[in-house]
Amino acid sequence: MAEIILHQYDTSPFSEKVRLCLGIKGLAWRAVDQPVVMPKPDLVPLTGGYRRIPVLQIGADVYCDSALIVREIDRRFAGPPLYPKGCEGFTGTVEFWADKGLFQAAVIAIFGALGDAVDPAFIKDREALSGQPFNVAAMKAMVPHALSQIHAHAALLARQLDDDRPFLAGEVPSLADAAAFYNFWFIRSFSPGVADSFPALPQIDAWYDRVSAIGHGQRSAMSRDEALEVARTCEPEALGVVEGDRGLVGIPVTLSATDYGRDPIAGVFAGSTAYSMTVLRDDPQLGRIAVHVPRLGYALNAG
Ligand SMILES: N[C@@H](CCC(=O)N[C@@H](CS)C(=O)NCC(=O)O)C(=O)O
Repeated sequence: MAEIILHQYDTSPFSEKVRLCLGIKGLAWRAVDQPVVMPKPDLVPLTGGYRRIPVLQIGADVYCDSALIVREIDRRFAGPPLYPKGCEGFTGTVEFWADKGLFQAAVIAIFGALGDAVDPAFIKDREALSGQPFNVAAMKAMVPHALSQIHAHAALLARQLDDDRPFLAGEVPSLADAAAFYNFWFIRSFSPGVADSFPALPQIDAWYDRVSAIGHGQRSAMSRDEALEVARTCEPEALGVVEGDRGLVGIPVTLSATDYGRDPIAGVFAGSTAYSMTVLRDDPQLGRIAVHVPRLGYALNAG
């Protein structure tokens, strides 16, 4: 089977979620480092416009968004499940909460605490990404509120650990742990001292150390050129389609995130699952590429 190629950068929190999931499954994978800000000339030809990180590439199949990436890794590869039996819905739901509510509070706490130290080029890039001002002064004023929110989120998790279970779903680590963890990792790494530990919630600190010890599986580097060459020499996998989408197959469409980084991905609708939508694109340099996005949080428009 083709290799797992993760387009990422080390400081990316959503990439940390995926790296931990690769660790839970004990997989070998290749890390392709991409820039933290635009332009991303070796990523966009693969995605057809999507610029966010992380992106998973397996041959000529390209998966956008960490939520779909971890689902696809779990579907394709053996090893401990990311959605353990009896907790299949719980893990995905915890992930959604972590990616939205907890992440938003973490962003404000981190960039508010960094204040004037935030690189102006980064601010400019993120304003273009979101279409909104990246107002560090406003975030600075909101740090106490964001920290109180983070503590309240941590208290929600702590309740789940109250029966001394090692991980959120029980005895074994799952996507729920990876998703909740990366936000606390993000805060600790970017603004040390702001919320390094939760003295009133010792079960959270012990859980953090356990999840951190899982590691990232067997990582090795791959160059951007090598990744593009893999896409050039592979063909996308065969696709299915859910009943309700049959009429869309073969129609030109665009797919785009509905929150931020909404750059449209144009292609021909080619398949779907309950969790994903796929277009096929013919790139002049790379040939045929299948680009997959999650259904949740992405819009489909007739091209
Ligand atoms: N819902 C997306 C969010 C991805 C996201 O916001 N990623 C950040 C980095 S962690 C990003 O792309 N920032 C802009 C950039 O790197 O260009 C996911 O889960 O993958």
